Amino acid sequence: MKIFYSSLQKKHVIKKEVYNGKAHPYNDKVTRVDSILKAFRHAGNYEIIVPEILPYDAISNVHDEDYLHFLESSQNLKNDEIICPYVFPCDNRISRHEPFIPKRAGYYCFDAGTSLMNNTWSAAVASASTAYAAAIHTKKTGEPTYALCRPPGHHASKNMFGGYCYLNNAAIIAKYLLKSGSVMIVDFDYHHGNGTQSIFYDSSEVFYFSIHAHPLVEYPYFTGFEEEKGIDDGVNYNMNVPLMPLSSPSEYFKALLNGMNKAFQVMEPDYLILSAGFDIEAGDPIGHFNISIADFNRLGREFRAMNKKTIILQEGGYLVSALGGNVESFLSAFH
Ligand code: SP5
Ligand code: ZN
Repeated sequence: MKIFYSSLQKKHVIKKEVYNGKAHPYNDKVTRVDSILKAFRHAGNYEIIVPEILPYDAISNVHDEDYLHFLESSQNLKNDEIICPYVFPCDNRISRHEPFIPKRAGYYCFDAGTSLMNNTWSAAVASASTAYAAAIHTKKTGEPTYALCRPPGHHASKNMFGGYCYLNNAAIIAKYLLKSGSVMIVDFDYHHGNGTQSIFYDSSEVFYFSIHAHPLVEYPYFTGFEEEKGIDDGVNYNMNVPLMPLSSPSEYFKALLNGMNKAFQVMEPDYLILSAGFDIEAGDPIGHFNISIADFNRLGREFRAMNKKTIILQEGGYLVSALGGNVESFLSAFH
């Protein structure tokens, strides 16, 4: 199987995140990448391809120009300098002054747990490039592909970063693939993909399906409820399946397959983009769905059986010791 990865993605290094007023170790660790690559090396039958940098248009089709300029300006930070947003313009989202780094960074962000450093932009572009190269390959050959995206993407909206995400990799390739067919994004990260949902909320072009921990009790708290079904042209093209933390794998599979059956009644897509969050894994430090390594293989087989042109994008997954094995178990169902 062809997998797409660029080492630039490892240059984004954030040490801490704010949670409950305290600094905790950042969950999106660089060693996540090593864990996955090691599992591929061990299995042997994976070919790693370094992507070309994607066309800027592919990014600006999804994200606002001012947001992109802001993210790009983070390259001017000094080594070891980070920007952690902490003031957010909630009621009236306007900035009377240029939202320059650092004090007004909250203009372009929705949580205090995600920071910027000088390599964030190049890593995020490299991450989107891996997704884009995978999409090109699947489009050309019909083969399933995997993009080792880091930083992840599904929390990023057209003009805000958060949840360790800066550029929405799934949305970027969805827009590209739309030129040659219909697209469904299936997001099985433990957290609701608020960014992806918002980008396609008023559109019937891309169906967004997400199964995730219930936002009543888990991040991102404000979106991911069942009643969010889309607006305008997008009505019925958004489907959320929230489950309470500690739901069992059998409840998980039942809810997933039942939900996807309903989704396929609305759209039978040519392309399936998987926002593959492995933070549903047993023992994940921030996810609580207890999906085992064997369950991941079953999950892969279920998606494989849907028989669509499939691009798999890495999203979350934070138990570094298990992540690689879980990713490989999932992918092995595709070849
Ligand atoms: C892509 C992705 O999975 N982003 C997830 C962002 C979640 N950020 C909030 C994490 C809250 C961590 N809570 C720690 C509890 C420690 N007991
Ligand atoms: Zn997640």
